[in-house]
Amino acid sequence: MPQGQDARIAVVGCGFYAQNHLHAWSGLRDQGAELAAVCDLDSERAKAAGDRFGVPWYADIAQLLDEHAIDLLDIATQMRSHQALAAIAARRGIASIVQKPLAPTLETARAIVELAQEKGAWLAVHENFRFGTGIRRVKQELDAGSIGTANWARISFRTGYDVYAGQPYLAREDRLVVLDSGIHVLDLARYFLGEVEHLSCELQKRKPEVAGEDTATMLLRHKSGAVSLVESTYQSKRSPDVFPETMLEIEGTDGAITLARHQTMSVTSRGKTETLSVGSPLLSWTSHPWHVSQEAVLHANAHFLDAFRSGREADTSGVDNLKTFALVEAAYEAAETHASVKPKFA
Ligand code: NAD
Ligand code: 89V
Repeated sequence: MPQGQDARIAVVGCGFYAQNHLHAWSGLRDQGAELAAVCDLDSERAKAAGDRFGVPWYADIAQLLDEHAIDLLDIATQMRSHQALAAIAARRGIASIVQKPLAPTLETARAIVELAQEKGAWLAVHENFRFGTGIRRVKQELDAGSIGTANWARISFRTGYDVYAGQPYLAREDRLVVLDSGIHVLDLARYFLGEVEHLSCELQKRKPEVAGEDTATMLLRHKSGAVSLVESTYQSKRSPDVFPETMLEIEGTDGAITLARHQTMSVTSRGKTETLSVGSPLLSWTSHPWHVSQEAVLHANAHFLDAFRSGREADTSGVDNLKTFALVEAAYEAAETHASVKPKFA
């Protein structure tokens, strides 16, 4: 990518969540993002996106890539289409960002990463929870040593929000909550406390109409010796509901940090406590309750754009995300065997 040149970006998949990708890329124009074209198998969706964002639209990704010199393909489709789309990009030497889950299984995710490596194609995974405004602020405090060495955490994504309304396919997935949102909070566990030695997991199906598990409770021992409780449910009956926020409790040798509803952060450092709001105002294209997630897309895309244009790997590169995906597979194995499992990364 020549220094200073804008990155010509195409988005493939113009469905529910991709709207946030499209708005985010449009908002990054001044940072070197040129949204060049969009594609969806559903030509009505493709046309709607093209008309809305003023770019050419296609129903066939090969035709789009034949007709436009694209530097970065943003794959915002569901997981079963990721391998084929990522392969099209890799074989053309085009960089790509692939939405989570990278694939339905670790084996397929690894194959996607290996092909990109073989073809020398830059690859990132759109895992955006660690780019959330509040999450970033907590990480700043940790990195500044505000609580000393973090050695315990609870990372909770507990909601009763009707996630099936916007994403009806979730109700049909046999492997649901760990693969859909557990993957996010497991990535945060790595982000805050480092790599994992072993984990245990209990799954529950609390909503009979849904095919897969909707509640996961995981206990992780990190290589540092830290312990984390990592959990996700779509069946919470609590009120108020905090969707799509992740609640945090992190304890360390010299203090503790919490992130509570409405992105309220409380830091106790060496006996002194400060509480502040670390959220941000709505943008022109964000709205409650999704705005926390929508902002994470903007910050994640800004990171991917900067890393790609600078010739660096993304923080959530394909290779890095395999470590998170290994935790997903370990969680399912642990739930099956009712035993603690070492993640099989290699
Ligand atoms: P969706 O079904 O609403 O949209 C996917 C679109 O991709 C559809 O319009 C479909 O026609 C299109 N498509 C599928 N295969 C294609 C192909 N080969 N070429 C062109 N278009 C193709 O799905 P969604 O709910 O928007 O989810 C998409 C992805 O985003 C999923 O992997 C989901 O897990 C992820 N997601 C992430 C977040 C987050 O980052 N926090 C939030 C929600 C969803
Ligand atoms: O953010 C996501 O990945 C969505 C969720 C329903 C968890 O918000 O699938």
